[in-house]
Amino acid sequence: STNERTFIAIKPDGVQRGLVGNIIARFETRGFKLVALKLVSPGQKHLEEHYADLSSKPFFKDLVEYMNSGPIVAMVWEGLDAVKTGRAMLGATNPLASAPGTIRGDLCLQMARNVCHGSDSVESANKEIDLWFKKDDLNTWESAQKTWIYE
Ligand code: DAT
Ligand code: MG
Repeated sequence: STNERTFIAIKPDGVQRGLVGNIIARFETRGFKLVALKLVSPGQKHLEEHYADLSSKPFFKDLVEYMNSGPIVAMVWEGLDAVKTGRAMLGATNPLASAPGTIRGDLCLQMARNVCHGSDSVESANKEIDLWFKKDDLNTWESAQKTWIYE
């Protein structure tokens, strides 16, 4: 549906490398609507909760340390099939396997420095949006471009 929402984050390496504008521009120009955006350093506990499903993985500790190494741009984008399309725009988890044209395929090389996060299902999108944003942070507005992006 055209009002599906996904949680997209620019990880600390993306912020440090000055890729914030590049990554936001892709979602903006694709036609997605920005619902929420903030630069945050949410701390270890929050990041452990964000990646709770991976807590048994051997790379979990390094992953949380990486995510906790600097500010993160947290965003909610809305639009047609936003979760699946967002994942396609990110590219494969391992940047070496990400197609050129995707964020990871264009902007990074290693799994542990893969610059961005995107929700993998509508269910996890809802959970992640809830974890990262307060209800009041989610903006309800009608884009002036709406009728030029959707029939
Ligand atoms: P994604 O970020 O594509 O949703 P994921 O949820 O499986 O991938 O994993 C979260 C992050 O953890 C991923 O962006 C990079 C890191 N990661 C995943 N698998 C890894 C592995 N086998 N070794 C090291 N880091 C890994
Ligand atoms: Mg994931």
